[in-house]
Amino acid sequence: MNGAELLVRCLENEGVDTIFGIPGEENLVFLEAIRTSSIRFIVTRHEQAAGFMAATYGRLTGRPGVCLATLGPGATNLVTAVSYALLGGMPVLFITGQKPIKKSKQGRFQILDVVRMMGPLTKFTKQIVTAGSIAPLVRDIFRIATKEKSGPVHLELPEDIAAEQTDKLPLPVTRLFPTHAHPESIAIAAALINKANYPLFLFGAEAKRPDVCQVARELIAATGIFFFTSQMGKGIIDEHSPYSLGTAALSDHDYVHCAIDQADVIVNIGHDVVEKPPFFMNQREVQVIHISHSPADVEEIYFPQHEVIGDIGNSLTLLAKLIPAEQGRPKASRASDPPQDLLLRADTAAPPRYEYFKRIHQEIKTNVYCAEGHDRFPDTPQRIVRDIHNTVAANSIISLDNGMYKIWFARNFRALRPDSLLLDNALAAMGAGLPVAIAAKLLYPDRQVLAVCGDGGFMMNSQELETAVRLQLDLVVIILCDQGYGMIKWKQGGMNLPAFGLDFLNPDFIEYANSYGAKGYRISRTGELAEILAASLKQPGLHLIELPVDYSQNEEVFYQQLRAKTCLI
Ligand SMILES: Cc1ncc(C[n+]2csc(CCOP(=O)(O)OP(=O)(O)O)c2C)c(N)n1
Ligand SMILES: [Mg+2]
Repeated sequence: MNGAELLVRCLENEGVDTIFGIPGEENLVFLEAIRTSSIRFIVTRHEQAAGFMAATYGRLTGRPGVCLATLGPGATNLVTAVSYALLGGMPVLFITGQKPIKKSKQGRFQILDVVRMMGPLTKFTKQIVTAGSIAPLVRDIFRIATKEKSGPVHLELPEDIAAEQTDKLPLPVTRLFPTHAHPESIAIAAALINKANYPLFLFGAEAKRPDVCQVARELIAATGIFFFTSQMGKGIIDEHSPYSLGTAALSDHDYVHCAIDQADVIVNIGHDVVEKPPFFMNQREVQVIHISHSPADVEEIYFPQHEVIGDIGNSLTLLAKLIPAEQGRPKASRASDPPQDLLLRADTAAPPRYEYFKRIHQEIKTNVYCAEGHDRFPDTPQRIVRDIHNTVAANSIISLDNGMYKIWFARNFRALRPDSLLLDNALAAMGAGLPVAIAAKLLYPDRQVLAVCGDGGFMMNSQELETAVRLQLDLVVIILCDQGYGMIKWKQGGMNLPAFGLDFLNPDFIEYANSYGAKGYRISRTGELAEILAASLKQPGLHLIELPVDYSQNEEVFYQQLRAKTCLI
């Protein structure tokens, strides 16, 4: 067997079933080895898109996704996707080709130091210098990629090493058991929570593991302690929970921040400072308990006073045993929740923390989840979120690209499941919306999958419409059109700067969709989105919906309404 065949055998041995990518001539021996294996190869129209797909595969399965590109330009096209996986904590193996290393007939044509380029962007990067080293190397990097915090790894396979003969075989896969937190650190955390008057739980991206979600649900239900999530932690517990304070889509001034400002202990489970902060620690004294698989990265705005480091699921299970049931709830509510007016009366027997957090929960329900915006055209972001929320199936997956609407979705969409909304609030790169949706649909063919993109972000990887059509995927893509980089326009306005440099024109998206063999729709009145979306979800194939958006709500709600509100206790 040659080096490429051994690498493919090792990947099969690790359970790899799909590789995304674009080969170059330096990958042809490896490509041939894939062709004769059990692994499916999905060729894309840009390496960046292949990288986003592989990262999503890793993110959704917990097993490393695999992405292939050639040397030089293929490898440089991967940079954004590798960074996306690094900050987002998604396990992925990137494999790039290289000219022969033992002798070269082409001088330095297309040669870059890709291994060094990948250095700051990956958890591990290496050139394979002999076919004999492949088996232990693959075993090693799969462990590195999946070990928390999971992330990207990179191997460079030069042409001559791919062709080199070897008699080595894959090494057996072993199970790694997680490391558990020190019991004393858990006891201290429990004592801090039990002493607190206003404890709150925060769930972040790293808590999105099936075992953690299960314990988290039980913990909240048993204790009645209120919780909120970061954008990437959204959906860990169904946001319809009576103890949900929603998502901190903004860093301050939103309804949830009234609760955060009142909290005396915030228990952060799996939120990492790579994400835009859900709150700032420097504003006042608050005790923060950091529960994660690795120690906190200390920042000016984040310096937890206590840390519980170890497997998050195990830490929560043990913690739950040390917090009395009903801890957050007034005793009167034990059988069933008391009527709301009782909670608002000053003489209620309920402890103030429950009363106050319950009131904020209600405010969020009224002002955030049920906010309809206006019945006018173009649709407001609130209306768009509501119409999509009410139209899709409970187990649907919505992939968001990066733009202004991401904040509206993070804030106003009530997620039922951890994978209801796939968004990136770490690298926050534009262009991921469509490739992520494609990967999600490949993994879950029976679930409805939508991509929601801005007219800027969509055009950064719109060529993948061809990949989706070729793969015969049933997908809906909604493009929110404001003819500009809306999010930056909003920030420009917020800084009182004159409008400049952020407007563009769009192609005719209907014709664009048709040219790919997809179906295009243009929304031209309020209420039409829900109708077209419902019909599109019922039909096979790729549907592209062009939807004008009214972003005047950005200024009105985020700057005017939210800043004018007061947090009364
Ligand atoms: C690759 C990349 N380039 C630039 C940015 C900075 N950026 C963030 S949002 C945004 C505007 C997005 O425009 P669009 O996709 O049209 O969405 P909109 O905000 O208009 O709804 C820009 C330029 C980014 N996050 N990623
Ligand atoms: Mg736009």
